[in-house]
Amino acid sequence: MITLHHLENSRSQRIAWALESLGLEYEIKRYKRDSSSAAPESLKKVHALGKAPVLDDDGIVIAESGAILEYLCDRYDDEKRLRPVSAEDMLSYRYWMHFSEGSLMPLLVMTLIFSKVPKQPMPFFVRPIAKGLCGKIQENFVNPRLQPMIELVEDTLSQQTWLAGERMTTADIQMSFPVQALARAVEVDKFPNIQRFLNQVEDNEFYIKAKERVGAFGPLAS
Ligand SMILES: N[C@@H](CCC(=O)N[C@@H](CS)C(=O)NCC(=O)O)C(=O)O
Repeated sequence: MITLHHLENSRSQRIAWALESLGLEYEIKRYKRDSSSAAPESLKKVHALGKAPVLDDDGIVIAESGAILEYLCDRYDDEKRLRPVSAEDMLSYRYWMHFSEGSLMPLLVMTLIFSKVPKQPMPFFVRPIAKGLCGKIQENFVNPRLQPMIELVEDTLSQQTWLAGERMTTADIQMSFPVQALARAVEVDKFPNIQRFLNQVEDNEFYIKAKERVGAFGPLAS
């Protein structure tokens, strides 16, 4: 039996989408975030870091979304429904699979943190300092690194339907979450191909099924 350990509004929605796309049976074990948005301690009983997603396939326990998606493809996708066929697309596929968590997500997590810090309880005279500091780091460190990444995604999608070619793959599933998070941080209507990608994701029949099954979907709001 496959069990998806799912934390509300988290990256684990991607795994539900992949499981639906592969037509696999699975159960969902749900976890709620605490008041600081952290996962509950009970998730540490499933995997040492206590982060979502975690997949349990008949006792094989896997963490890290990218590793889980690769495992699912290796074990259950002989027909290459979610993987590219050509060697060229395979190279892009690998790139986007790693770019998602390795390059894009860290900057988006920083953006989320810098937007939240000034809203935390603190002495009134500290708040403008916290706001100014967070704003400066966002402006001088995060944005100059984030902007070229957004442009790269936009440019790639201006040349092809999906990130690794003309067919949807797990690279698109893996990238869907940061791109949705991006849409909350920047005005994506300035990026028509990113907007189109988001629409394709939302219209995908297996994404819709996963959303119906999982419930609360989408990155954590700031
Ligand atoms: N790179 C990991 C990130 C895992 C991760 O940070 N998950 C978040 C949910 S989106 C989490 O569990 N946060 C709760 C916490 O850190 O306590 C992956 O892709 O699986």
